[in-house]
Amino acid sequence: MLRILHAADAHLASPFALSDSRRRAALRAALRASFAALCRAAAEEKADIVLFAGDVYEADFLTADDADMILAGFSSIPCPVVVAPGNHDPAVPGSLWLRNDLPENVFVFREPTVSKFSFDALGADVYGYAMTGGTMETCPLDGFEMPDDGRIHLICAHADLGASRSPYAPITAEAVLRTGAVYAALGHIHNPAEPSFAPHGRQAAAESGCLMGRAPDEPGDKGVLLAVIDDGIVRTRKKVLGTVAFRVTELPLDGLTAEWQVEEALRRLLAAGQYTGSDLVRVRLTGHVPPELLLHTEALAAADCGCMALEIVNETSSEIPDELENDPAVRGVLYRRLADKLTSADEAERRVAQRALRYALAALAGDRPTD
Ligand SMILES: [Mn+2]
Repeated sequence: MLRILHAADAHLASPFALSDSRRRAALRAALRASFAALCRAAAEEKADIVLFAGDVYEADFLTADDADMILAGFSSIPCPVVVAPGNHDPAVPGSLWLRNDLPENVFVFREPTVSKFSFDALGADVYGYAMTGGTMETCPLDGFEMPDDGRIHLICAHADLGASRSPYAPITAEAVLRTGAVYAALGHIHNPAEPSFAPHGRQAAAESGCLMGRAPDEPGDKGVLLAVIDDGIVRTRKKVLGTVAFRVTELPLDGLTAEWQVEEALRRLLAAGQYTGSDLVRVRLTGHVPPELLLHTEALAAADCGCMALEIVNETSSEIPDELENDPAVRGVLYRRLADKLTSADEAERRVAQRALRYALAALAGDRPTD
């Protein structure tokens, strides 16, 4: 039996530039805590080997302190750690990966061609390559075949799984499985689909996803994969290690006509979500609403949600009342000025125009047209 802890895309040293300074500090601390949890998980899960498939850190922002933390974390792991540098932490001169003081249990691919590390105590060989720049047009594993040598063949690599064209080492799951590897630990895709298994579960190729979500476009529970190879069969399971999580939920407002109703619906949604202090929640307001329904998203976001942060995004659209078309007053002029865009084939343009009209109508009605 071989137990593999498969991680990727920690993106340590991320600047979280879009957040305010307090949130930024909290998210940086959460990411470091997630990495510490990963290092502990190797022992907790009795892993025989850790395969880290790239983007361990973001080279543009890595400080000496971050580098020390990464090396101390890896050296605390009681088994070998194999690293395949990715597009954010490429093996280039001056990078952490080319230093000559790496811990003894850390094995880093340094070449952009396929090579291997052998672990005789495990009967296993790990094949992989390094990204040596921000892009890699073809994947070195495409067409590679494992030798017939009786070893357990593993892959650790940063690659864009499932892509036919991509600047990040594109390769299909079929091509990965054709190499003959029993398990391919891949990195790069932050929100992956399920692992791809060959028939009878004798081979699998998987992206682990990112260690911790860093923005609403990386929603849900994040962490690592645990792959167990037993009697020639591969099984994987996810282990959640992200110490904070982005949650994105939708609140359809169809049928609601007043902002207090929206507040009530929001309160019910948040209560049902059972969020905790480690959740960063984004609520998307959707559906058709009357044009005079004003949504003060910042005020709505002050709702008590029990979460770390709450953000409200207004994605509603409005039916425009027919009578505006012939209204001789300013309201009608406004409508006619926006008419082309209100009926545009481009949904984004339509939505902006609807919102512009809604603000303008609200302003004319003497209301505060913020959103
Ligand atoms: Mn990447």
